[in-house]
Amino acid sequence: MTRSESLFAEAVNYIPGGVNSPVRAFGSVGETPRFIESGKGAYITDVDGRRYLDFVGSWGPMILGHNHPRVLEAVKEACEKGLSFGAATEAEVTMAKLICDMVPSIEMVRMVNSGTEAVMSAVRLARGYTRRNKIVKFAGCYHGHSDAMLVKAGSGVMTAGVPDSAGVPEGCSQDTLTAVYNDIASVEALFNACGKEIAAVILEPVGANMGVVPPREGFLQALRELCTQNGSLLIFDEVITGFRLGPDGAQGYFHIMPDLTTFGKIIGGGMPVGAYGGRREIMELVAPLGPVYQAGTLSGNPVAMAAGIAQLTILKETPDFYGKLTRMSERLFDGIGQILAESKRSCQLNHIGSLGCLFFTDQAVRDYTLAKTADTKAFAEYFRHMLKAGIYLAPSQFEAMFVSAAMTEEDIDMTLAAMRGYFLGFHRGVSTLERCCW
Ligand code: KE4
Repeated sequence: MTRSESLFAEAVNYIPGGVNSPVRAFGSVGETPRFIESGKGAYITDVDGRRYLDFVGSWGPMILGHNHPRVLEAVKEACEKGLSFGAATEAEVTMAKLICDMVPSIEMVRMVNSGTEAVMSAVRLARGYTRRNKIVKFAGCYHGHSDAMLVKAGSGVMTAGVPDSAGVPEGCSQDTLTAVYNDIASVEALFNACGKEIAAVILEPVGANMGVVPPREGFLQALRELCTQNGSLLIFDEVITGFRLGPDGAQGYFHIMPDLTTFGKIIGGGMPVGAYGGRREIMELVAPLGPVYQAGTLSGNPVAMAAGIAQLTILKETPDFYGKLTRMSERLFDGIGQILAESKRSCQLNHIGSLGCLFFTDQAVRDYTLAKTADTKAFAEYFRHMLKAGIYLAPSQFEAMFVSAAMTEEDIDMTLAAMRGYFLGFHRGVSTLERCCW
């Protein structure tokens, strides 16, 4: 028995499913979750001493790789001064100014402790600002686990959402409407039916929780116009894309100005941090200035701020940071495309910047329904092969690959060699690869 196996056997007695977040249980890939001991640069090492090239990166935060020396140093320095005060600190001002400076749509920002908290607060703020209740979200987009977001489409497009989790009362889901990602007509139908009741439309500007599904040309712009015409707010959930697709995230990549934006992951540098921000006239409704209440014991925690400030500063000041990261990512994704074309496997490769996803389906994946045509058993077999080869992928077909700036050409080539070993060993599959990249 490996140490991961014995730890997992013990963990399940004390923690639901043995993990503190469901996807970590490796439930859909038929493997024992690896218990990780340490990380350095592009690699993580498990408790059995096995080293993996890490394409999860803590689900996005570790864009620089693990334990970047400048981030680690900043955290150590902050710890020496004290871990938490529950009082204002200079670091919070520095962080707020950094975010406002890097993201043009942000005039004011509030720190919280997770992406979930950021979304929950932004939705409450949108309702407070517009004095409306309904929220439009998209099937396949995940915005954390607040009740109003754990909703799936009702039987008919117009019907209120139904809870997507036990414990969510209908009262919490009745004001959440669900549309189809990349289908602007599905959003127009909702606005036609109840436009003046819609407080906000929230979406991942690049879907990354149904696998990676970038927006169709014009989709984001059409959403922007619909919200403006109806007096609703457009909320970009950039918990994954924020500071990942560029210094000003997806909104900068696609040149769309949302009214509110939520952040997480990268802004914490690996520490628990979330944030929401937007136009001053909206943010000024947040307590203690205005009537929309939100608070948090560890919001703006000085150690977390130190990690986030160090990471964002590197992203902001490193010459051509995103160009280099994109070129390394393209080396990977172009290589995958070539391997799949040779193997004639029925797979779809969606990628944008340093985000990508290999879908085991012969259908071009542009929304959640199409993503769900993927063969999750085939994905699990691929996952296990790559894990054995020392490549740590997200243990789910419906998550993203995250390329980190710590990865080298040798790392990418090792990954491609492992993929070549897997896909070119296959003799079935007839359709050629379709690559969807933006
Ligand atoms: P957290 O509460 O997990 O910090 O953030 C929630 C959240 C909000 N918005 C988006 C777009 C997100 O992707 C997330 C969380 N992402 C998942 C990975 N797809 C976190 C991993 C997990 O749940 O363990």
